[in-house]
Amino acid sequence: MELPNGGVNVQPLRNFINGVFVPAVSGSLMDTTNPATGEVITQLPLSKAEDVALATQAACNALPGWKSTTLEERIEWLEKIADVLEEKSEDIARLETLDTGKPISLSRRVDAYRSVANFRFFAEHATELPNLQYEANGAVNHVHRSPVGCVGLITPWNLPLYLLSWKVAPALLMGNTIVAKPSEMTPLTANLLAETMAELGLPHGVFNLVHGLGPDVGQAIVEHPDIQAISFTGGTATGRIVAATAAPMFKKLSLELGGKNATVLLDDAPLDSIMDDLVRASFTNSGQVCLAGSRILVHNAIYDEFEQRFVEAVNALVVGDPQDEQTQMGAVISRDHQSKVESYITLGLEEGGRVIAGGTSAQVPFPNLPSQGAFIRPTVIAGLPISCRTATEEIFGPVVTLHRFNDEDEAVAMVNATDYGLAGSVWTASANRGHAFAQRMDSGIVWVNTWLNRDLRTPFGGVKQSGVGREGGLWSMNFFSELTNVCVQR
Ligand code: TXE
Repeated sequence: MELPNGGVNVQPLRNFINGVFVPAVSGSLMDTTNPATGEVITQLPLSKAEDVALATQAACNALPGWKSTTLEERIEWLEKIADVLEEKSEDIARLETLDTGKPISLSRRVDAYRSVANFRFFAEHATELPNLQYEANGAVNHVHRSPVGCVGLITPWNLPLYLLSWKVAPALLMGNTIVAKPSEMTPLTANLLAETMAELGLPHGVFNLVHGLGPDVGQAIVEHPDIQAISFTGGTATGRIVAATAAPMFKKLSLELGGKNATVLLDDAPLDSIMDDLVRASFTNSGQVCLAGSRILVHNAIYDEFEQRFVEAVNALVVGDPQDEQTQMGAVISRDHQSKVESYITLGLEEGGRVIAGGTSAQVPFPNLPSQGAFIRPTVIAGLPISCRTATEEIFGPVVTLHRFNDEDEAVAMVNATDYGLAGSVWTASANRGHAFAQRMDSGIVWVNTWLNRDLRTPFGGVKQSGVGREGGLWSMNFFSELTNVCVQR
């Protein structure tokens, strides 16, 4: 029998608690669907607070043993996990494409690759942690590092294992035990990670995975008194709820939230060599990347030339079946999200914009794609004021707005005219000019003449409503550890 879902047969999922796979206490299940076809892929546990309590108990019980391992032993664990994930790279890619609707080429190149790289990176850089000692006043101060304890990791649907592994690796490395919750829309690769932990014999309870809805399972993790830190990646609205719950409990909190990032072309931007990068920055993963450039600001001197070239490049994107190797843009995560994104295209028209590429699927049917698939063509809207809702609210889909500016001061004001401050990029013939401009942008991350060039040692995160704190390299290792200063009088 030809399996549905691109030939991947996925058994019903279970939670991973105390080293074993178990159903939710209630036995309840929910479907997860393939957004490209509307087919049900499998079922996952519809867990509740009682399941989170069992997972947290397991994590607490495992903590003394795990925190007593040495850094070297935990580095070895990360390397073993990376090795197994690397062997499973193709499974990761196929499951990610099934769950998210993203092209298989993207799942391989970004999701599978980076999930392995995250474990390898933290294993390789663990020893860069400085041993801190300070001498003064006849005393020596020794800064000792210890795990936070049991930590809660909550992740979104756009880069499922990429973002889960980004948190799991440093959390394990620093000696913490984990209660993790993936998005209910993309549980498959989190399950593969749990299977990997089981295969490797990671001590029971060190890594626990609880599936279910955010307000049930996510909320229960955030409010559980035995979970001492929360690392959350997701939307700003949800981040606000997480913060409101965690703050009064004085939990350590890392919030990686939404963005409305600007791509800025100065008057000397080299259009002959950057169009592919600009399309990539706008439409990778159907724009469902918090780092995507969703507002493109272009100096008047080159605007007309840019608009013509950009529309041509966008219309050349191959939108299609995510399982097809040639596809460059697949489906968005769900029909609901498709409706949300399309409502912004409609809003853009209402706010005075011109759709110069793409548009809602109603206007641009796909004759050869499943009718129930959540497909939207890459869409470009020109002529909108920078302050309108379409240009200031996060759409998180394949929609970008184009805007003109006359000078750098005006561009800086436009860049910073949103409630977000996560990322951005600047394109110019002069790197120094781009670097100077970048420092005027209220963002956590700015690329100059590139996009998504990632050095994992660097701090990652945003300002304003894009989040609190930084992850990456030492910032992750510091988040997932507590410091005690012991001052010894000579
Ligand atoms: O987020 P949601 P989504 C952002 C991106 C976009 C969003 C999309 O900008 O806005 O994430 O991901 C759980 N208590 N980023 O829609 O809904 C939920 O079940 C606790 C930014 O998934 O916020 C899921 O597991 N948890 C990021 C997770 O929270 C709750 C990069 C995220 O869900 C909850 C990627 C609750 N009350 C996406 N409600 C960056 N800045 O790096 C839901 N959840």
